[in-house]
Amino acid sequence: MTTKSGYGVGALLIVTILLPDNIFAQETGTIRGELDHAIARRIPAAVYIEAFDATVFTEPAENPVMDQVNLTYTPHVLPVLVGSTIDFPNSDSTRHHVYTSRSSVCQFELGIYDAGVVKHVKCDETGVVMLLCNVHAEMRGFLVVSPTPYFATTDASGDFVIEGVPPGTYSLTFEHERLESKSLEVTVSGGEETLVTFGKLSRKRR
Ligand SMILES: [Cu+2]
Repeated sequence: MTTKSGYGVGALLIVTILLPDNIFAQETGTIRGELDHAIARRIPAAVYIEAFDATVFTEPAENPVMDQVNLTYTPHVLPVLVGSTIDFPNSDSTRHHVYTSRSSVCQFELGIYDAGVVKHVKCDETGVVMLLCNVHAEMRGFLVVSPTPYFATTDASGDFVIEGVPPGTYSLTFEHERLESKSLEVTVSGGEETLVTFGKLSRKRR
């Protein structure tokens, strides 16, 4: 009797130790793809995995940064996880006055501020925020607030790579200021790379 119950306890311990370990050690995969359009090679898009369950993701260890350099929002497009704190430094020697368009999913106005100052913004809604500047009418920048931390920005070839994606089937989509959004289903396997293309893309109607 004593031996039997002893084994029982041992087996239980192994189960409780291995189960969570297996979940966290799950091997992730990569999504690699392109936006095949001349406009996508001139202006970047933010590509991201849409919400797939009730998972609440934790904020990244380092705040995403939307800088202001040479009278330009840098980067032009910044994908961020919903609820993240975004840093808004001013790296110019001139003052800027950051505010958002009326169509933006989160609206804010950071007021006029000097070089060297860093302001912070949090957006709890997913979607696009268009950044404008009250001092420099030509300044345009975009935040794409993503429901998941699995996102990337396209490069000068229209290509993108999303790494560290847990295995599963997801809806992948993108936001681009001039191109109509499109979604596609993508299946990711651990340790593998999944190649995708959004196919034929069309311009947004103005
Ligand atoms: Cu400005």
